[in-house]
Amino acid sequence: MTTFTPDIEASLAQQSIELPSWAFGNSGTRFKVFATPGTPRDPYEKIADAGQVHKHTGLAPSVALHIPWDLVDSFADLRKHAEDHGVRLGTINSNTFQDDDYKFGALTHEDDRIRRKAVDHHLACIDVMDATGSRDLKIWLAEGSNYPGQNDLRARQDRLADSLRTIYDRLGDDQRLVLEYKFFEPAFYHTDVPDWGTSYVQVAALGDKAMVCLDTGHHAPGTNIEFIVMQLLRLGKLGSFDFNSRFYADDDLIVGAADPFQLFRILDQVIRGGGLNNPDVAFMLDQCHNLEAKIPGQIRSVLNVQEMTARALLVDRPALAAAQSANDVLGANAVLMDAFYTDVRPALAAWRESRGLPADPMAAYAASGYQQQIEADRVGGTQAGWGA
Ligand code: PSV
Ligand code: MN
Repeated sequence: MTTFTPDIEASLAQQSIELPSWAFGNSGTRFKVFATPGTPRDPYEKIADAGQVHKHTGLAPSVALHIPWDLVDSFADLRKHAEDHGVRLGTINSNTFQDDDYKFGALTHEDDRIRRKAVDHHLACIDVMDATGSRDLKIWLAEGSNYPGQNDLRARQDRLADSLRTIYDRLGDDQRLVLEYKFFEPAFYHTDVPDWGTSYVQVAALGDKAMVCLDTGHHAPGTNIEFIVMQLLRLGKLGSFDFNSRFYADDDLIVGAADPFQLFRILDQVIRGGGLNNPDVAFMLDQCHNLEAKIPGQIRSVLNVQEMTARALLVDRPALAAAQSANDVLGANAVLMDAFYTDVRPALAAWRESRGLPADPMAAYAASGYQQQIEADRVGGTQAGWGA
């Protein structure tokens, strides 16, 4: 069995992955959202479910909220509730994609009234961050256009810079803004923040507290995402990951499910660039569980990230550097592939047990009775969903 060095064990012990509150609600496609027994009916129940993921894995100590989906009367109370469930409230996600006013844009809108409304929403999100103790405001913008000529691309970019400046200036000393990019959807001709370069240009103009968020599902097929990871780390601007996986578009499937090798390559570059367990680089999931049970789906997800992290930590870096310097093409590739093909699951199970965690978190959750309990208890009311 592979064993871990004390350094690797220390790295594994530090790892944390933030969960999205919306992963616990019902979700689906534009064709159908299927209800699932036991689905939370409010943010409190979502947080309780997230606590289960952390309890069985030790990997997920915080939960991201989406505003207005997770609005509550008292965020101080929700914060206390999270602490009672062994987790804390994390990144606050703004939402300017579900209001009729934003049909033609939000932070880029031509109409000052609408643009001001979108900016004010972000300022309100920062008020929430003050109450929850959250560090990061994550901004993903659904804006763009569907037809060539529909909009003045340049003017929209200028208005975006202006809006972001107002939001940035409201951040506290310990707060940050992370700007997520996405190359299409819901707009199909252009989006206003389509790629890492545009996000970088916008956040670099703002200052040190603004960083790029990289959602692994937001690239064209075939994009070398680990190259982008390398570049953003090199520039000191990789603020966070939204991890998920995809076969076709922005599928939001379980991270590492569609392409474990890609996840390994990304984590290899994270480690190479000093981004692992670096407080500047937040690891988050951005997923939906349309068919599978949600809590086990989240447990599987954080375990996938942990597993590929462990494999990437096994890369023999001196041997890799020597082979690269010698232009030993096949030798260098073999060093990387040796680590990728190492089955770390038995070593991780033993390591978990040594830390008082279940060797098999999926089995431990299944045996805990929690799922049966929530299915029995959570009857009546309206189930939470993506977008509600
Ligand atoms: C947009 O596709 C996105 O990746 C953003 O992060 C949103 O906040 C999230 O999905 C909503 O599911
Ligand atoms: Mn995302």
